[in-house]
Amino acid sequence: MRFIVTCFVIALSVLIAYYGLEYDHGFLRFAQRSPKNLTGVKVPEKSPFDDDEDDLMSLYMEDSDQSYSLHYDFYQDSCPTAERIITKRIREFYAAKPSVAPSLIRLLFHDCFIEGCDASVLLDADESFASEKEAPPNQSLKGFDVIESIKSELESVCPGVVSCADVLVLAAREAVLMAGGPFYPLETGRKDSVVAFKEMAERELPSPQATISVILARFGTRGFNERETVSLFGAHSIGTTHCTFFEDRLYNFSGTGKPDPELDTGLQQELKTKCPFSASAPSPGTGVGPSMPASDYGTVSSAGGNDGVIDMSYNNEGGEENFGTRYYRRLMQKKGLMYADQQLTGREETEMWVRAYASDTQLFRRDFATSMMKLSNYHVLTGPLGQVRTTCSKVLPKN
Ligand code: HEM
Ligand SMILES: *[C@@H]1O[C@H](CO)[C@@H](O)[C@H](O)[C@H]1NC(C)=O
Ligand SMILES: *[C@@H]1O[C@H](CO)[C@@H](O)[C@H](O)[C@H]1NC(C)=O
Ligand SMILES: CC(=O)N[C@H]1CO[C@H](CO)[C@@H](O)[C@@H]1O
Repeated sequence: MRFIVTCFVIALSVLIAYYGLEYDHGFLRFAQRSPKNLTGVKVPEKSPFDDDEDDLMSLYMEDSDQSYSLHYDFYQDSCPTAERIITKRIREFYAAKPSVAPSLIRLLFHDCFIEGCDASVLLDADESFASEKEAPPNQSLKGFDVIESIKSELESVCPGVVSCADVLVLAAREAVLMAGGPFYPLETGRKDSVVAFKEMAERELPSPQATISVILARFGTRGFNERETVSLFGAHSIGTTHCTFFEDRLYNFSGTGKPDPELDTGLQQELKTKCPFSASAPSPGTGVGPSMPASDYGTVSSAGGNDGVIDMSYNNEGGEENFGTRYYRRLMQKKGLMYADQQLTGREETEMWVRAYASDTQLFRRDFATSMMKLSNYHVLTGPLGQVRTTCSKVLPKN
C-alpha cells in the first residue's frame, strides 16, 4: 500500500513538473504550461527549464533506501483528520489576521535552514540548551502561538501522534496558498528534535546585509542552487520588515554617509519618511566575507522603540502576480528593500532567474513550489531519530 501511494506521489510530482499545479478556488487543476516568452532571459547551455522532473524525483527518491522515511499521508491510520484540522485552522487564523501567513512561512524557513525541519525553532530555552528563538535573526519571528494552538487541538484528537515539525510544514504550505502562492504536495512523518541550535542559527542564517556570495554559500551548502535560492526569495513579496533591516541603505551605506546607490532614489525618499534616521541603526560594512557576524543583524525594536515596519508587498496591485512576480520586477527596478534582496540582481547567475520570474508567473510558481517542497524535506528526522513533542515549545520530560 505504502509503495503504491509513493508511486502515486512520484507520478503526481512529475505531472506537476510538467504542467504546474494550480489550486484554484478549492479545485485542483493542472494548468497547461504556457509557452514561455523568455525574451531577455539568457538560457544557459543545459536549459534549467527542463530538469524539474529529475529534481522532483530525487526529492522523493533521496531517502527511499532507508527504513525510515517520510510518507504521503503518514497519519492516515494514526490520525486521519490531522491534515484537515491543520488546513481548517490555518484558514480561520488567516481570515482573522492575514499576517499569520508570512509569519508562518518565515518560521518554516528559520526552522528548516538550521539543522533541518525538526521544529527546533519552536523550543523555549531550558537548562540544557539556549533557544534558537533568542538568536538575533530569530527576533521578530512570529506564529509560535498559531502552531501551539493547532498542536494542542491535535493533541486532544490524537495525543502524542503528530509532530510539531509536520504541523509547521503543513501550516506553512497552507499559508503559502492563503497568501496567493502555489499548492505543493508534502509527505509527512517528521520527528521533532530534542535540542535547539542557537549558535548555529546565529552563524548560519544570512543577515539582511548579506552579500550574494554569502547567500549562495549558505543556501549552497544545504543543496539549493541559484535557481532554487532565487525562487525562495519570492516569499519576500509578502509580509513586513522592520526599518532596522535596511535603514543603513537610506542614510549611511557602508559607512559612506550616503544612501546605497543600488536603491532607487524615489523609493529611497519614500522610505525615509517612513523610517526616520535613528542613531541606533546598524551601519555594517557590506564588503563582508563569508563570516558575517550575527551582530550585524542588529537588534529589533529593543532600541528606542521607533523602529517602523514596512510592508514588503507595497505596490502590489492584486492578482496572481502579487505572490512573487512583482517582487522580482521591483528588484529589476532597484527597488529591493533589504541589501540581501537587491543582491539577487548583483550577479548574472541569479539575475537571470530574477528576470525569468519577473516575466513568467507560472515558471515562478512551479519553481517556488518545488523549492518549498525541498526546503520542507531538508534534513528531517524520521523513525527513532527524534520524538513527537506534546507541546511544541518543550521537549518531552526525560522518562
Ligand atoms: C538571505 C536570506 C534571507 C534573509 C537575510 C531574510 C531576512 C528577513 C528579514 C530581516 C525579515 C524581516 C523581519 C522583520 O522585520 O520582522 C524577513 C521577513 C520575511 N522573510 Fe526572509 N530572509 C531571507 C530568506 C527568506 C526565505 C528563504 C523565506 C521563505 C521561503 C523568507 C520568508 C520571509 C517572510 C515570509 C517574511 C515576512 C515575515 C512577516 O511578515 O512576519 N525569507 N526576512
Ligand atoms: C515576447 O516579449 C517581447 C517583449 O517583452 C515581445 O516583443 C514579443 O512579441 C513577445 N513574444 C511573444 C511570442 O509573445
Ligand atoms: C556612518 O557610518 C560610519 C561608520 O560606521 C560612522 O563613522 C559615521 O559616523 C556614520 N555617519 C553618520 C552620519 O551617522
Ligand atoms: C518570538 C521570540 O521568542 N522572540 C524572542 C527572541 O529573542 C528575544 C531576546 O533574546 C526574546 O526576548 C524574544 O522573546
